[in-house]
Amino acid sequence: MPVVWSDDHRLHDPGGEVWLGVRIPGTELPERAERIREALTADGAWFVEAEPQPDDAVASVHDAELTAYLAGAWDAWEAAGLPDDPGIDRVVPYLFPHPDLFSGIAPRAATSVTARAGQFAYDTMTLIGPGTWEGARAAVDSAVTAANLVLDGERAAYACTRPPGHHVTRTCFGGSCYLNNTATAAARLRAGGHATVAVVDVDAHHGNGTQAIFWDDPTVLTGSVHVDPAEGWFPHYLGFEDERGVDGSNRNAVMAPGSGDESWVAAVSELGAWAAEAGVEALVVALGVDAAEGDPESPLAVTPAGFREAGRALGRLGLPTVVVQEGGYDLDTLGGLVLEVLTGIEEGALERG
Ligand code: SP5
Ligand code: ZN
Repeated sequence: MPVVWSDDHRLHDPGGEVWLGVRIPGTELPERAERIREALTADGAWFVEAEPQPDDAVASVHDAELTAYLAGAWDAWEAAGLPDDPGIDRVVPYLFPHPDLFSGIAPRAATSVTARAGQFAYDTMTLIGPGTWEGARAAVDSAVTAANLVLDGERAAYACTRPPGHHVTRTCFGGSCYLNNTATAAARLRAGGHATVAVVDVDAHHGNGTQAIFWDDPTVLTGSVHVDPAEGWFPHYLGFEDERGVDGSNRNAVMAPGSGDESWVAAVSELGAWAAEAGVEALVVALGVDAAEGDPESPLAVTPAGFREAGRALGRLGLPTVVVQEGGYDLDTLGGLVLEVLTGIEEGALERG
């Protein structure tokens, strides 16, 4: 299947994360996409350059206020002199407009750039630097280019991209994500003529942003399989199985820490079957490979064979399929794992004929 690529992902370097008030190295590194590209190149993959997409692609799933903030956040931070005093070279929030502050009063937009950072970010780990906006915008271009390839007749296409996106809602961002690439692909498939589409999110963490964006939209089914948030895993407050969406168009499958191929592949297959039974016309796979045994960000233990088998189950659905990269942080294995899933999807589609 075609692999959509943009060098512009390199413009975004989060520069670590602020964790419990301490700046630590992060795992969402530019090297991630390069390693995936290397593994797919070695396999002879067909690469397609991401095409610039209109701003409508972003506006289809995000409020203009969030988008405008992200586009200008670094310039405002730099103009305020904050990289020199107090000496922080990334945008990081310090104050969050908690809903319980407001007694029903409509919150104002903060005028101070330091306060404004907390109006849109819901964690301190998702830092904004000089090229963050350009990198995040290029990831949307990749996801929508992949959707367009499928609308033009490819059976499947893969957006090899970062930063990831599935933790971003219409109005707020976090979890190393800035714009919801997966959601833009789903919206493009809908706009391109598919009456109903499904997102199946196999990243080790709950796709809370995608769930929220399509919560009240019966034409975009959303399903996510992830480590149980009740066991203390990000995003902690969301991802429980009783979250069903308006009209029942959302499903969550939670995995106990330590879960491996058997239960994880079964859960992915069940989400696919749920979408197919609902009669969806196209599929978006939010492909994180951080459920892997050995991934530093999750306690799941899926093997390469498990990723291949999950890919086959999704391919057997026989749907036009857009695959969008999400997480996956073990640099030495993530490229091979992505290749397993993509190969599995192709095998499943052939099996079905
Ligand atoms: C797209 C994606 O996979 N996002 C995952 C974000 C989850 N990050 C949670 C990080 C929790 C804090 N990490 C601190 C590590 C200290 N060793
Ligand atoms: Zn993840």
